[in-house]
Amino acid sequence: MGKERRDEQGLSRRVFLKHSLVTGAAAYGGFPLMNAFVPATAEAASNTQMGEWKPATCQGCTSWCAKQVYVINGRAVKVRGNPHSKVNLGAGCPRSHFGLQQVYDPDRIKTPMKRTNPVKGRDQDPKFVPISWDEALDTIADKIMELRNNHETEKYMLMRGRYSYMRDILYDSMTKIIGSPNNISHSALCAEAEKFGPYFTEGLWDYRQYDVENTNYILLWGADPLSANRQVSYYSKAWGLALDKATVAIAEPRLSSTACKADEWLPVEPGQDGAVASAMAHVILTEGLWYKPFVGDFIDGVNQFKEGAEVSEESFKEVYTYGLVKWWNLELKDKTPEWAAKKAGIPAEQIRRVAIGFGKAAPHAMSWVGGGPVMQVRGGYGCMATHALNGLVGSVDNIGGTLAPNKVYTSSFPKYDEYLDDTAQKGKKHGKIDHRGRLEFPALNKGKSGGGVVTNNAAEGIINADPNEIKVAIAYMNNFNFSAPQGQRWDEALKKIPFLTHITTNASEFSWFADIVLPDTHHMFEKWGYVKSHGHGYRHVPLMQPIIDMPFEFKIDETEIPFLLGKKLAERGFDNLHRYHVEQFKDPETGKAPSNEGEFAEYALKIGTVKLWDPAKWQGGDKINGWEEFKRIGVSNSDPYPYRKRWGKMKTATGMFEFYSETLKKALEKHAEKHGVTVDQVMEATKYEARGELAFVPHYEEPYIHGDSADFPLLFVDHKSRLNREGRSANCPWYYELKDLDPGDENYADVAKLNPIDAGPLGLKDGDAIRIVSPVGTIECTAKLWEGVRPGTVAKCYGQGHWAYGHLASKEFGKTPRGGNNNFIIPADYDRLSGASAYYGTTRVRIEKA
Ligand SMILES: Nc1nc2c(c(=O)[nH]1)N[C@H]1C(S)=C(S)[C@@H](COP(=O)(O)OP(=O)(O)OC[C@H]3O[C@@H](n4cnc5c(=O)[nH]c(N)nc54)[C@H](O)[C@@H]3O)O[C@H]1N2
Ligand SMILES: Nc1nc2c(c(=O)[nH]1)N[C@H]1C(S)=C(S)[C@@H](COP(=O)(O)OP(=O)(O)OC[C@H]3O[C@@H](n4cnc5c(=O)[nH]c(N)nc54)[C@H](O)[C@@H]3O)O[C@H]1N2
Ligand code: SF4
Ligand SMILES: [Mo]
Repeated sequence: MGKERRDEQGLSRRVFLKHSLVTGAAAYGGFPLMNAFVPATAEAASNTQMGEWKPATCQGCTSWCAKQVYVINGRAVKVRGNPHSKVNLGAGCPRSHFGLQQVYDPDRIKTPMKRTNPVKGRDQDPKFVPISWDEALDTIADKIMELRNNHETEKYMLMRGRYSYMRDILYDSMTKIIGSPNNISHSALCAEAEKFGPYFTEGLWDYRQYDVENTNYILLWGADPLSANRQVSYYSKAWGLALDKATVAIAEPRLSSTACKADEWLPVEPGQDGAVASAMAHVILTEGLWYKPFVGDFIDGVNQFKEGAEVSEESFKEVYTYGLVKWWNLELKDKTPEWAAKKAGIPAEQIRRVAIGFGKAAPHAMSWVGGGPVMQVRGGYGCMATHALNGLVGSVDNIGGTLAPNKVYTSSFPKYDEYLDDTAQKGKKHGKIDHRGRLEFPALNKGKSGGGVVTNNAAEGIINADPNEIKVAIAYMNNFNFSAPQGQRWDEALKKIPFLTHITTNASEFSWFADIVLPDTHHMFEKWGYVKSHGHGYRHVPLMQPIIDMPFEFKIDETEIPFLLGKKLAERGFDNLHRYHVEQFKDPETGKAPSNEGEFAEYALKIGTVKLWDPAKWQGGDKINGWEEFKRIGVSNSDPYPYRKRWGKMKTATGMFEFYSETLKKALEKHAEKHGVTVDQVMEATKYEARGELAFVPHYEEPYIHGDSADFPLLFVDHKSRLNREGRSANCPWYYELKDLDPGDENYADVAKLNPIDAGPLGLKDGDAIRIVSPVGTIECTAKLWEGVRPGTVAKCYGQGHWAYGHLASKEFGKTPRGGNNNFIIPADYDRLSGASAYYGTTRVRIEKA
């Protein structure tokens, strides 16, 4: 972005970190504060008219809120919600402010660096030395040219973590034009299983929005919208209203922030949500509480749903749903609350009471499924079982129910097919490194065998060079050896990649294995981009813009870096990427081709959003008069939600809400056919129990849990911190100062929360140093006795345990972690039907005194 770089000393990585600390930073609670970076409060500033509120986008979590940042003399000093957003309505969350401590993190990487220690390993100091952008990009381009000249472009790989919708420039088109099939996203580490239930019932492979202001019953499953999940800002603002009107029930093994304020807490045993959901469906049907205008009724009007009794399909006429009676006969008829109570360890009366309350609130009753019951080895059906309750009460697409994203008119980037030469065409046809689509990894994104990613299995692909070795890789905004279950495996994988580039703000665990580290812009203050997210009945498109000045030459991951690499490749005789950029990304206002990376980034963003700001191309949503006005407002909103427009027109095989999923049947049969096996064999290969027709309906599956109960008596419950900006908060002083915002947690500590019933016999007391041991690893942390965890389980926030990233994140940078990383004890396993990594209901552990 055309700024002067001034950090050119030849410093090794460790020395570099030391030198990059702010001079004069004060120490507090053992941690240096960055007050040197915060010159004044915004209030004081605005009184004296010193600064200006500028629009921004927060990606501290996947809420993707529209923000405003108060900027004084090029420096950001305060963050607040952008009042122009109809999704987050000017609201914020505690961690939104951490953006300031991230962007001015003294440990940020300020210059490109290269590794000088050729040996890679966690115990090997990379001995990074600063280099120029030119040298860094020349080196990367040379490595890519080697693959091109040897016609082995499939050995190139692109890994992405968090992203904006500019991603396709780096992630998709650049990878394909070079000639590789291996663009691997983080999505399966994130929430893919959560889309499985909605897709195979209502044809929606996406997150839902929840109409909380118009609902009478909110039933949550392992979602904690006051802390995590999506639209935390909006739900935090609207929750008071919702609580006034609606009953809130939450199935959660621990007392989460949302559970603390709920009417009913169902502390389910991890992995047993499916049992409770099936029992609730059973009660809703036997009590005659289903929503007849949506689901239909018995032809003679007499309810034949009686415990244990088969029902004839002809006796029931459905309206907007499909397969209710099949579901009853195959799964529900015997699934009483008493049966579920034994599985889930909660009272049958509570299950019955919640089911009846939920059913009576139909259709303004929502079943809200988060990661807890779905990011599990058998989570695909857990997701269907919990989500199907929305079909029973007719709340799908309805007032006070669960809604799809609204339509917004963003544009995809120009086509690049004509820039793929023969080498690229051949290269991209190779099998993918994550093994998606193989028998044991159906990864049925939108029903397509191999349509999704199996992110964490790419580590296996790389380690075993299966289907081929990876020689050159670029990764951005990801930290897989920290963020993926059994992340240690990624250390081995990364060691095997001879040339790895990491584009990052901080020297994270992943960067430790890199050959080149490129200093990235912070997404909130320094990048051109846009995202889309939905809530409150709207979808908004907030813009990301460079709004502050920094004295370092950061480059934008998704646009500027691919543009610069395209130029370097062109200088080496391969100009397809550069031609794609200059020929196809012309300024939509002036028709001018981009002449540098900054222009390219802005033109690309204008192309992606042109229908939102160019009145001549407008198709719906806010009316914005030109690019300058869009940049000033910073966000565009969709039209309001069109309720009930999808009833009878869902993107399922039947067009209906499917309780018997013809859509899933088709998908599984196609996958089975591709491998010459039966659907039962697919179930077996994917670790599911269902056989026969049961595979096509929402149903209970016994959880698949690693570790036997004799050696590992406790079930491990992982959860997100209210302060986690995904894996990126741990170098922020406020993270430690405010940690007790997480119920049960302690400031300046990383605690494992144990019920006193379990802690007593182990002789544990508050503050004891402990080890948590699982079948795959051991971490160290601090014991906390707390009644908010279900006896028999131990709950711990994800987020600490960094051994790199910065001087606060780790106890000793490059050596000793601060706290314990949950991922080192969670085994790498999957809901193979979606490709998602399993985190919950996945492992047993034991606790030892350290
Ligand atoms: N145990 C456990 N593990 C989890 C989760 C959990 O709840 N529990 N959550 C999972 C989920 S939902 C997700 S989505 C994944 C996320 O996992 P990843 O996609 O791997 O992302 P992060 O861990 O957030 O790491 C992002 C990295 O990008 C760099 N970085 C930081 N800030 C910026 C920035 O502003 N710009 C750029 N370009 N780079 C930056 C840093 O190197 C940082 O380590 O983690 C998953 N891992
Ligand atoms: N504060 C914060 N918010 C975030 C993020 C963040 O890093 N920090 N990340 C964002 C991202 S990337 C994503 S993908 C979303 C994910 O948002 P969610 O899907 O809502 O979050 P998860 O962390 O996957 O959900 C885990 C929850 O399930 C509970 N749980 C664990 N085991 C079980 C079980 O067996 N049954 C039930 N019922 N519950 C169980 C845990 O205690 C925890 O509350 O969150 C986003 N919001
Ligand atoms: S951290 Fe999440 S909820 Fe908070 S402001 Fe940022 S995007 Fe919104
Ligand atoms: Mo995520």
